[in-house]
Amino acid sequence: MDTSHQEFDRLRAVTEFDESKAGVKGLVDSGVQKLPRIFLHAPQDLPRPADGRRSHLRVPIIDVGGIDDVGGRRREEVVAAVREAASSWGFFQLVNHGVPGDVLDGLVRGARLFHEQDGEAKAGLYSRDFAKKVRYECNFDLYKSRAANWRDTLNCIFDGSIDPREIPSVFEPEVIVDYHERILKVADLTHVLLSEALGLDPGYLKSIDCAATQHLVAHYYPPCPEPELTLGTTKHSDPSFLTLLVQDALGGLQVLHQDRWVDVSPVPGGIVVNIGDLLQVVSNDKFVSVQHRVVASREGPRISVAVFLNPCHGEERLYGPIEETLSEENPPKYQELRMMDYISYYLSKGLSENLLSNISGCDSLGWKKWSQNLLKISLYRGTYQLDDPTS
Ligand SMILES: O=C(O)CCC(=O)C(=O)O
Repeated sequence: MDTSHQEFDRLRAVTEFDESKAGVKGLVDSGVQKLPRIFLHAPQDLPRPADGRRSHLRVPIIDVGGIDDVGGRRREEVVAAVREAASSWGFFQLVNHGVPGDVLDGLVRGARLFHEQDGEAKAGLYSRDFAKKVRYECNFDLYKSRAANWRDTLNCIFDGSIDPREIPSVFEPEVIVDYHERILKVADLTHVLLSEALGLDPGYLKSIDCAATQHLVAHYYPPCPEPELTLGTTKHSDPSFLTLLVQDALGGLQVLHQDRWVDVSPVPGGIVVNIGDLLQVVSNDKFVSVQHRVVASREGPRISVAVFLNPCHGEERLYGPIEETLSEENPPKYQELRMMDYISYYLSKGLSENLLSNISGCDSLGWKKWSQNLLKISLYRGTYQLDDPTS
């Protein structure tokens, strides 16, 4: 009998790796040619060679240039395209959104410089304290997931109180601050289009404060010596309201559409928009939060910078299906939830689970028990813990 699995002390291996504070980049720099065991994914979770690139399906690309031109039908067409993309794909790419290409390039360059600086320089920012506004880590769910991902991440949380001086100087704080201001405008425009696509007033989604916090993550996917054995990012849906993502030209992001993995191919100057779980909840499933993943590659590094738009972290407000969109034929599919509870639940489970199905119907991951216990736990008030109150 093969007892190697039982004998492998995963917690110890993960802890040792975590304590190095060097991330996956550190492994690559040390010349690793075989993947450490903690990165090996189960065969059923790994991409198949036929996934992605060979599909004829294409994630919709939506040109938002000139949508306010007077007298034309552009706006109507754009709203219809957004409605179709958000309800069937949960993903689309925006072009002509107003953020200049050199700003996007500067952002990707800054992220690369951060991750490629000397390990010692980064180690001071390495942390799993979710209350910190600026920190870097390798796999936020390292101690929860079945297998680690080939990816390091710098996190910056914009909630009105971030001090730009906290942003690592190598990333050039002014680049991030400038991008942050610009991406807020793209977020506003996207909210308007999504509100109209739901048949609501243009200002509706903004008015319910779904994007009051912006969590920026700058991912770094180093070249991987055995990409067929691991993943850059495990399949998951985002717990956020909405995610806006910039990727470099390498590709690797895939979305699950009609049971097939489809590449989200990089488009020069494009911003990828994906619907998060909260938007699926408030739209009562009109818009879908779909599973996506990033494949590992021998080529690299790959850089992506995502901004997760969320309600304010301390927000007590309850979010449920928007009343104006409900009817006898379209009764609410979800109970109301507090976003900070849902995010805590997500952090406790890690990337690999389909959480939304737990709050809507079957409760195999214990959302009910979790949400009852959550009154004791508050993510951004310093009392958050990674222990799962349902276990
Ligand atoms: O790196 C990417 O392209 C996607 C990252 C992602 O899915 C995430 O951060 O949730």
